Amino acid sequence: MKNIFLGIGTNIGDREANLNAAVGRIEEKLGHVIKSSSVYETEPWGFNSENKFLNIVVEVETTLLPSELLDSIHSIEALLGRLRGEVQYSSRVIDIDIIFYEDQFIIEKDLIIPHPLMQERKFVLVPLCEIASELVHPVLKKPVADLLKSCRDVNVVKKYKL
Ligand code: PH2
Ligand code: MG
Ligand code: MG
Repeated sequence: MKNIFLGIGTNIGDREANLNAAVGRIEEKLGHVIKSSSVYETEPWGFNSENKFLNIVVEVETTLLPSELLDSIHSIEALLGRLRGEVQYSSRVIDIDIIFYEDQFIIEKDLIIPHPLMQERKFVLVPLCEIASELVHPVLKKPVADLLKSCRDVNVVKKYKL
């Protein structure tokens, strides 16, 4: 069993339903969700949109290898109606990103783990710190709580009342 952390985001349609559907499919296809953060409402990072995101971070136990994990994540995103466009950042029904895969450092053609921008994004760090503040980033060698303290992202991230 491998412990992994995933970031999930949505800013189109019924965002609560999209998150719930993603967690359901993750249980089905990736493995047991052992922890889930609260839901946060977050301003779009890296692009402008009227539509705020809902973001969560989950910890999952999986037997899948990183490349298998990525394939399964893409199939879940497609199932939930994700359309992949050419622009780098745009609104989306669902996005599932691998933040950590155990303490592994992986660089492949379409896959970099830990997620290379996680330390610059409060929409990842805030929910991650809620469930695993002492977890040490395997490359930056710092606890994620320290990464949050030194993060200069000014986009608002606040708890979403369900
Ligand atoms: N995902 C992005 C780009 N910007 N901003 C927020 N608030 N939440 C996201 O999940 C998000 C984003 C690229 O995947
Ligand atoms: Mg993403
Ligand atoms: Mg993604």
